[in-house]
Amino acid sequence: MGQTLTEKILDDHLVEGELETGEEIGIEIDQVLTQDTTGTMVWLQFEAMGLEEVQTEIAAQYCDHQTYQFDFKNTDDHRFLRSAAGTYGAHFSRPGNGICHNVHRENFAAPGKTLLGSDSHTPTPGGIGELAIGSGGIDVTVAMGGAPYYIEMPEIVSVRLEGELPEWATAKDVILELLRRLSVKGGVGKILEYTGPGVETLTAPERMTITNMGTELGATTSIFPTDHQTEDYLERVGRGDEYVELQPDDDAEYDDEIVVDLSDLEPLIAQPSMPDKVVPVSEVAGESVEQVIVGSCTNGGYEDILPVAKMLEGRETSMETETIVAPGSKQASEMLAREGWVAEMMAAGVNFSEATCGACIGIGHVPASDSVSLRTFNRNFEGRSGIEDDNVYLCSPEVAAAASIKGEIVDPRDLEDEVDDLEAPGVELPDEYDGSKTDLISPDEAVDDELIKGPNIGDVPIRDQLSSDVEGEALLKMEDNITTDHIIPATQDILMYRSNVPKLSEFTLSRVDDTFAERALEADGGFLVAGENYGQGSSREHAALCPMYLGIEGVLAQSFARIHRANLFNFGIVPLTIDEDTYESIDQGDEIEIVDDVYEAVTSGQEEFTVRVGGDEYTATLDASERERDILAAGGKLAWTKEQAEDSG
Ligand code: MIC
Ligand code: SF4
Repeated sequence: MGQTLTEKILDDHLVEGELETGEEIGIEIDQVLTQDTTGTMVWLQFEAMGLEEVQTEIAAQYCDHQTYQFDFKNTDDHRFLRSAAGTYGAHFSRPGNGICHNVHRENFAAPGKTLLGSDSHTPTPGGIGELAIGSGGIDVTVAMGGAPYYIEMPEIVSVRLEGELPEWATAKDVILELLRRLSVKGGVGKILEYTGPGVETLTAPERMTITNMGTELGATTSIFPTDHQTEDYLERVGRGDEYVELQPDDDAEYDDEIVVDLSDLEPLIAQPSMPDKVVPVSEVAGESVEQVIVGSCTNGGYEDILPVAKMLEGRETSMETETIVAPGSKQASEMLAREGWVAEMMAAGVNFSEATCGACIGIGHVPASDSVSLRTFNRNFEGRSGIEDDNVYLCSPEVAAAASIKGEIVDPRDLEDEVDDLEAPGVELPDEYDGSKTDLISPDEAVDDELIKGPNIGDVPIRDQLSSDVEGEALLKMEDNITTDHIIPATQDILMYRSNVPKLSEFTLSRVDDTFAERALEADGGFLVAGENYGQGSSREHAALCPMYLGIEGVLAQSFARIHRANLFNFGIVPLTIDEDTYESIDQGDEIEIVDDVYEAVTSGQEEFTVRVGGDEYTATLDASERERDILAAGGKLAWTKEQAEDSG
């Protein structure tokens, strides 16, 4: 039987296991990336494991999420990261140089390679045939130390593209359409492999918008085959020699198939406050818009901003709408500036910002209270913009520019009738991506050879071995689709404590219940209870690390998001799956006891656990590989790795 493209790349990198759905496989990692807000833990754990040198072909440390450096804490973090990159052998991208995914695709991403990154949108270069997966920081640490990365072999789904995008429909609408159909949990346990005749009609950057936002479907990753578009892109970034042709076999078999006819697509928009609340733009037209932001790792490329610049050239943005353009990389800013587009946008009324994640996680450009903000980003979870009662819509750059002109949501096809000479800008790539590289410091040019830790850099907490008796209160009961932004928000006042776990923990789940952290510390043990898709969204391991620090021992949920589930194992918290009836039967404040000897049950491979709540007993499931069980039993991945190092002498 023929192989899918995913299977080919996995096969090439396979060091353990077999490519059978549901089986655990170990794969070799060629490249890793990390960013500033997950990176401090990555390197602190690298140090704590006694590792000495990066072992992957490429390791890159980006400073992109918090680049405004409001006080010394972020600057301390960035200095520490530069020193870690220099000490251990990673490339270092300075603050302001751009978002990790954008800078990575410009400089390092390559077809046929594997990439592991401590950021959930790591799958971005799947658009050029790299098998790229997001994970918690400690998984990146271990991979960077040269060990394989282990995952459960996902199902491989073919997303067959047919036809060609009509005018004003964009790559963003392709992924919004998939979100509309499949929902934010529709991709869990799956790799989406794009196939079909529509593929070749999309440029590499368009493909990367789609693979980037496959994360919002919960997919393990998304990948495109490579072809002349991939080669063309690599040539334009000056790395044409890294092109390899990668296609699935003609007789490859997929676990499922979804067909999207590109010709049927129209401008779409995700309404507040979930990326899958997608409707045609025309359905919400007329809603006034106070803020428009173009940028992020989804739509922050040169070729995403150029259409906006073309639409705004010689026109004015609405007086009632503040329009911000924040490119994804300094290279994109530099190129747009050299070609005069930055000046055109500024003349039209655009507030041109530095290349950073910033507003995407509520750092800067927080919307006014109870107002509509239209963004070209990938996530609009409630409160993520920095204000609780936000109304964030997600759309393409074209729809964003149309709203900026009109001051309200408008289908650009309708705006065409109102605005003289307005035309669909189409997709245009620069002849050459040729920005300066001064902000990227290679390991050879490193300026530090020892770690520099300021007062904001704390120690990595480590948990004791799993105990036999696990019992305590249901400290918090939550609904479906709880995001990591609920567990540990990323807004400025909180984000600066990412390297200071005791302080950061004070904010744990504060968005759901502001008494939680205090109650958890007091209770010294206890459970979290949640509905479906618990922990969706970001890769931030702090969403497991902080609950661990507060003493949480178990999470009972109807289902878990992939990265968060792995993070729970990595920090010694038992993730148990419960059915809907059990979920309904547990109330916040109930005393919960796992009747089994938990240590014994976890290590012996037991799958069903008896959970006593009040006088009633329920069944909860631990579906875990032997490795995951060992990690859990040891108290988490750091403790486990140390144990292993000691055992091997
Ligand atoms: C996000 O988009 O939520 C982030 C901020 O990029 C996170 C990483 C983090 O929390 O640092 C992600 O997506 O993994
Ligand atoms: Fe940055 Fe937003 Fe992309 Fe996360 S989703 S990497 S915060 S731009």
